[in-house]
Amino acid sequence: MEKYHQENSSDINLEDYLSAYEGKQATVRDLIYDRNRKTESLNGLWHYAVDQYDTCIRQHWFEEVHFDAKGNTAPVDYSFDEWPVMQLPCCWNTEDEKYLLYDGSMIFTRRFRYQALAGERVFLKLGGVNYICRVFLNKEYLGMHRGGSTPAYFELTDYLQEENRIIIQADSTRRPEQVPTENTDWFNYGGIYRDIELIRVPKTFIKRFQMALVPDTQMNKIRAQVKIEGAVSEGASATLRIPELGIEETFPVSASDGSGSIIVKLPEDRVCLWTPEDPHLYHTELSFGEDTVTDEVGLREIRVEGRDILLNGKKLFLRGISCHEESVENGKGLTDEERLENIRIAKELGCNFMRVAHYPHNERMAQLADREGILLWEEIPVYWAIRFRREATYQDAENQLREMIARDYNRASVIIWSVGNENADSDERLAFMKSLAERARRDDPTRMVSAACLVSFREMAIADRLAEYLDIIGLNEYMGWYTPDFGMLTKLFENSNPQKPVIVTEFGADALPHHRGSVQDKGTEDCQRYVFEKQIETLRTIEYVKGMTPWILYDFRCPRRTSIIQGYYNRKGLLSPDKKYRKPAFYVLQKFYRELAENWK
Ligand code: GCB
Repeated sequence: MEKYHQENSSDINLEDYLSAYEGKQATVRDLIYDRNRKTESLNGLWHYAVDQYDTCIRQHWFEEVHFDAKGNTAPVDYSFDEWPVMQLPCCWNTEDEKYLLYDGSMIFTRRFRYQALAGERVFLKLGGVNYICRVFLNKEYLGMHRGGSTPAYFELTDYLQEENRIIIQADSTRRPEQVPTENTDWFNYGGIYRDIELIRVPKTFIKRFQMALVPDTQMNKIRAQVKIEGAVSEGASATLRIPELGIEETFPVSASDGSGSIIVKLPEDRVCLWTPEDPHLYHTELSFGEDTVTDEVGLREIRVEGRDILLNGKKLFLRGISCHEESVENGKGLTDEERLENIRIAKELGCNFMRVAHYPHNERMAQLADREGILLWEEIPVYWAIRFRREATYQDAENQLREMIARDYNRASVIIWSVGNENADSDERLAFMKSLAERARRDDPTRMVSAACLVSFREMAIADRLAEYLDIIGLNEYMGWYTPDFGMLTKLFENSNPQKPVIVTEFGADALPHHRGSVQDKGTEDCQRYVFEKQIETLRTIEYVKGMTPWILYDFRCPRRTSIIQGYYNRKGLLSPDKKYRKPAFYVLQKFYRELAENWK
C-alpha cells in the first residue's frame, strides 16, 4: 500500500481511498475452531474517536507518521492515547446517549503486551463488529471483514511484538448494497459489540471440527470431520474421544489437504439423544498432534417427511416465538444473563423453539440453547429488498451464511438455517436465494433449510417460487393487522396446498403496554390479544402448519416507528421492552402452547 506520507499524495485529492483495503478480506475460510480454547481477552478500555469522514483510512493514521518526507515534524489529526475511553465490547448507541443515533465510523485503539511462546500461531477474533471492520496492528493493515453479525479472524503471528498498538475501525454505515441494506425494521447498533480475543494455537492446529448424527441411519452413527492447518505428514491421524460413550477412534488425515473424517457406530441402547425436554450433551475431544479441542455436543436428528417435521423420528410441533438480539440497556451487546432470561421467558410461554431473527445472534445463544433445551431457527439478514443482481452482494450474503453455519455446526439446538426474510418473488431474488439454499445444504446436510416467505396476495395463497428449494416453508402473514380482514386467513389456507411443512414465522400486532381500548383500536393490548386469539383459532386447524413463531417476544427499538404509540419502538412484543411486563396476548399464546404441549401427537 502506498505510504500516506509520500510527497504529493494528499488524501484530500484522493477520490478512491478505499479500494486498497479490499483485497485482504477475512471470510469463512479464515474461521478457526475456538470452542473452549484458552483465549486472552482484549476486552476492556479502548481509546476511541468518532471518525465521520473516514479520515483514519484516508490519511493512514495507523502508520503513525509524524514527519513529512523531508523529516520535518508534521501535524497529525489524532492523539490515540489521549482520546476518551470506552469499555468494549459494547454498542456505542447504548453506551453513551450522545451516540444513540450515530451510524458511521469509529476508530478504537489500545496497547497490549504479548509474550511470545515458541512454535505458536496467534489469531485475533472479533466476535461481532457492525458492519465493516478494518484491523491494523503495529502500523500494518491486517485485513477487513464484512457482515455485522458473524465473527472475523485475523492472523497476527508475524506482526506481534512485546508492546503492541492495535487499531480497529468499526463502520456501521447503512448502505444499499450491504446485507442487510440501509432499510430494516430494527435498530442499526454500531460498535465492536462482541468479545475481542487472542487465540494461541500450535503451528499445526485443528482449524475445523464438526460432529453430528448422520441423517437417515436410524440415529446410530455419528460423523466427525476435521480440517488441519499446517504441515501434515503422510500417515498422520486424528483421535476422537467421547468418554461417556466409551468412544476412542483414530482416523487418517490427508497430508495433501489436511482433511479427515470418520463415521462411528454408536453403542446400542446407551445413547441419550438430545431433545428440548432432555438436552443431553456429550463431552467430546478431538486431538491432532499437539492440539486438542473439546466441545459439548448433543446428538439428534432433524428431518422432514411429507408435511411433518421429525425430531429423532418423532413428529414435532414447533411452539415458537421470534426474538431480536436486543436489550434496552445493551443494544445488541446482550449479556449471558439477558440471553438466559429470554430463553426462560420463552419457556414460561410454553415454547420449545425460538426464531432468533433476523441475523446471526451471538454464538453464546446457541450454546445456551443447547444446554437449556430450546430449538433454534437461525437466519442471515437477507431482508426485504436486497440488491439481488449484484454479485458482490451475493458473495457477502453467502459468506455470512457460511460463517454462521461453520460457527454453529455442532449446536444440536439449531435445526433450521434460514436464508432470508420477506423478499419479493422476482427472478433475480429466486436465483440469489436458491443458490443460498443450495449452499446451506452443501455445507450442512444435517439440517433443514427455510426462509420466511411472503403471502402471494395476487393468488391469496402460499405461492412463493422459492418454496421448491426449501425443506420447510416459513410464512409471514399479518392478517388482522396489516391486512385487517381475518377472512383472508381462511382463504389463504383454503387456496394453498403445500407439499411441505409450513411454519408461520410471523403474525402479530402492535400494543403499547397498558394501553387499553376496543379490539378495533390499533395499538391497544385488546387489539393485540384479539389478533392472537383469531390467529390461533385458525392456525390450529391447518394440518400442514407444523409450527409458529409469532412476532415477537418483547418490544424493540425501531427508527421507522414514529407514531405516538410506537415512540421509535416496534410494539409487537408480548412483553414490554424491559421484559418486566407481560401483555394480555402473552397469556393467550401461553394457554395455547400449554394445551399443545399436553395434547399434540
Ligand atoms: C415483518 C418483518 C419484521 C417486522 C415486522 C413488523 O414482516 O419480518 O422484521 O418487524 O414485520 O412489525 O412489521
